[in-house]
Amino acid sequence: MNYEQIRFETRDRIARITLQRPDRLNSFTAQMHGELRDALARITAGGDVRVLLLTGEGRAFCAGQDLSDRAVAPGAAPVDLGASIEENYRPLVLALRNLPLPVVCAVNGVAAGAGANIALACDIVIAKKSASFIQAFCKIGLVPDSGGTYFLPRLVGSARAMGLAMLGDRVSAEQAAAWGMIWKSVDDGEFDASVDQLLTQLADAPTAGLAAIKRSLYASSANTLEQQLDVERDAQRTLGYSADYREGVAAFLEKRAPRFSGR
Ligand code: T3D
Repeated sequence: MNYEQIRFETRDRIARITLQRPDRLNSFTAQMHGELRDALARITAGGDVRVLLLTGEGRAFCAGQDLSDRAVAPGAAPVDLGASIEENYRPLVLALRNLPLPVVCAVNGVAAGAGANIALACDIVIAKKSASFIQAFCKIGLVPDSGGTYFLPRLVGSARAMGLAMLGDRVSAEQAAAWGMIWKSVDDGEFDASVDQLLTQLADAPTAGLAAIKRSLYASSANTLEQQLDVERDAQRTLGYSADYREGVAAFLEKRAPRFSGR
């Protein structure tokens, strides 16, 4: 498939997806969703990818759904937004969450509407200090989608989630980090180097272990302590047989840096 609205590159065990409609603030179209699905399926299919980066081109990360992709003028036939969620946004969130490797979102500018929540669906969110997050849905009569009503209360608590969702205020990257909504915000001048450092660290890490961490932490919000202890036992049992566990222990005992294979 030829990509026109995203850029997809894989190099040195790192896959990079860049949303590429900068003049429309990288807002989502049906075509962009199709291209994202295709790229994510290629990563899922295998190969040597150990970490995925999602970012945007230009001054925005993503302004959510492209509102000009819809004929919602008064008098026009109504649009089934449920179908759009079912076909596009729901599979995208689940694909990012289910990918058995770390997904980093590098928020290079404003992230609004579904753009904000797709960022929050990623495992580690790093943002430029000048970037911001806006739950823009309430301004057009919609509910936060793409997991917004799930992620927000879990990340920032229900009082802040409600305020963000009902007021649609712009939250700076610094504020988002202070609230625990994202991993960290970094000075604009240090952003590219910080993202590269993060990607290299994750690409060198024991990928199967990171995938188990991801599964275990995401499972925890629906589990009791007993169930979660079971999840940890089962993960540890599987990982105890892995090549990377052997390598990690051997490297520790030999006082050298580990060379993880990801398996
Ligand atoms: O529909 C479904 O399938 C259901 C799913 C919905 C999911 C959703 O995401 S709903 C929420 C959709 N998103 C929004 O409501 C956000 C709309 N955008 C904004 O509020 C602002 O653009 C921003 C706060 C993000 C940035 O503001 P600012 O002042 O930095 O930029 P701007 O001037 O507003 O935008 C620059 C251009 O991008 C402008 O076009 P122009 O005037 O230069 O020709 C603007 O119209 C365009 N643009 C920005 N966001 C969108 C967009 N065009 C289409 N759709 C957008 N979402």
